[in-house]
Amino acid sequence: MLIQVVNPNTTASMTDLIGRSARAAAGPGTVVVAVHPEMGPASIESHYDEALAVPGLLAQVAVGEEAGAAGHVIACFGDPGLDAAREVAAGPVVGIAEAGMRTATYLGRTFGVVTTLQRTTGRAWELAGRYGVREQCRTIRAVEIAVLALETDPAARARIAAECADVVATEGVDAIVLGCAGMADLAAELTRRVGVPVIDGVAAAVATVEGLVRLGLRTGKRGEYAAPLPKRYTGALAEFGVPDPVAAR
Ligand code: 5HY
Repeated sequence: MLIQVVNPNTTASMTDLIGRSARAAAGPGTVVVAVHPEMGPASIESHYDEALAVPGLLAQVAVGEEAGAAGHVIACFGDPGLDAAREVAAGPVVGIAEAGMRTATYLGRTFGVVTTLQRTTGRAWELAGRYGVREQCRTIRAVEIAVLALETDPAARARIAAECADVVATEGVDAIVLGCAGMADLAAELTRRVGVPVIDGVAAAVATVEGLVRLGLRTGKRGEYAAPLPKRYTGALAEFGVPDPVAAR
């Protein structure tokens, strides 16, 4: 099976990091393509960034559909454009926040999230509520390191490890979810250091999509996630117009 992993920001080095984690998680016979859009924000750290990342993400999902992707992963902790992507794609679409949080609930009664900027924690709490795991989520902490500084700041790793250790010590959680795709490469080392499972949402999402595809399960298309309705789009979004199959006959 082919799984497309979309990094909704436009930073190639981050897409490479995400791709390495996704390929390491994929099982035999699964081909992973890790991509990012040509248009959009270099990183996603606000509602503005998230909103403007969605057109590029959806364009990439459409490309993956053309290429025969059996499923897609949205590799950004805000799960941007998840519902719209589920309308566009035939197969399952899973966001790394949803996969990370749900996976944590299989591994214990409580979990904590360690993410980048404080200003993104409101969105993360909102998603915990939407996914029905708010009660199990004991805390969402930010290390105040910008997304792209995760790769360049030599102190980032130690700062994240210290925060994870503190969450375990003070909240007594059974697991930790990493709140950014840019932290994907830290999970194994952090699990060893803090003594509880530290979950990389990219790997969890790949495993989830793979499992759903193997079970022959796809997004329900009768209601909310049916294909987008035929509609004309104008201006910079003209390419997102949905042709009317009846009119085209
Ligand atoms: C992410 N931003 O996973 C989120 C993390 C965050 O560009 N990739 C991004 O801070 O919300």
